[in-house]
Amino acid sequence: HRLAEGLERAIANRELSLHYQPQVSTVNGRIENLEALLRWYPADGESVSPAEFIPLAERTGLIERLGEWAMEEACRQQAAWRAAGIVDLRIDLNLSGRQVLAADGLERFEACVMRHGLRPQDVGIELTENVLIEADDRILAKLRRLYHRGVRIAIDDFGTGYSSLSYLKHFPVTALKVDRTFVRDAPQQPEDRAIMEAAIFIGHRLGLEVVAEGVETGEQLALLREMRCDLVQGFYFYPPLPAAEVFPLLVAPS
Ligand code: G
Ligand code: G
Ligand code: NA
Ligand code: MN
Repeated sequence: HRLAEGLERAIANRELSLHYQPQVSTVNGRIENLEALLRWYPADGESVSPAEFIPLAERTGLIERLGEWAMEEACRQQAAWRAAGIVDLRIDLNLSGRQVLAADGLERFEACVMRHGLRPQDVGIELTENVLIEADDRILAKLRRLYHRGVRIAIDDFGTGYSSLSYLKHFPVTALKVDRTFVRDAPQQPEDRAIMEAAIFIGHRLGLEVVAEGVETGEQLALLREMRCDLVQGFYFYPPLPAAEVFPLLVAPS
């Protein structure tokens, strides 16, 4: 597979980078969190979307090295920002199923955080519902350990998995990210609005932070504010940006 071979070389050739998309507080407009997102710009071709290469990397097992690279890079960048005086910002990484469920995946994450001199609250992970459902007791115990140490654990694409809500009772989670499809259609579709409202309600009743992703319009933002959603993320505010473009946003009074 050509794409798989290219991806194999991408790490060595420094064709990968991380972009960071701000999550903004609906209360004070402050950037409280950044989601780290992988980008691949092949030296000899057009950029490839993670929506294409992440599933491929999952199938071939390359995801472990790719994930390792992303982890290292995000922690390095977070440490650099802390050294530059930005001390109350979190960075969240997407962890794929294979990374979470691998025997030492979560240990490697924790080790990486420590190696870079970061505090647990400086970083977070985003997992999908489906990954949590597949986690056995051993993996859950490791997630609980991270949770108790203060690592933020968010459920990505909340509301689109195959799970019942009951897992929220015993899984170590600190935040819900309401899936962008509900956000997108909420202004026009009463059903999407109802689901979004219910997700925010249940999140808050469980003491969780609620994030809306894919916010693209002022109308969506107004609804999310009204529903007391905590954080908003989307093109309406900022796209995923290279670190150098994020830095001025972090130091500027907003
Ligand atoms: O950034 P974009 O919307 O193009 O990302 C497409 C998909 O790729 C999203 O589902 C996103 O979660 C996933 N993705 C982006 N970066 C990473 C990463 O570092 N690790 C994993 N596992 N998935 C990622
Ligand atoms: O699956 P996940 O939630 O991790 O996907 C994150 C992806 O969503 C990123 O790759 C990013 O490019 C994309 N994204 C970020 N903001 C918006 C937005 O406002 N609208 C849409 N359609 N996609 C967005
Ligand atoms: Na995500
Ligand atoms: Mn998502």
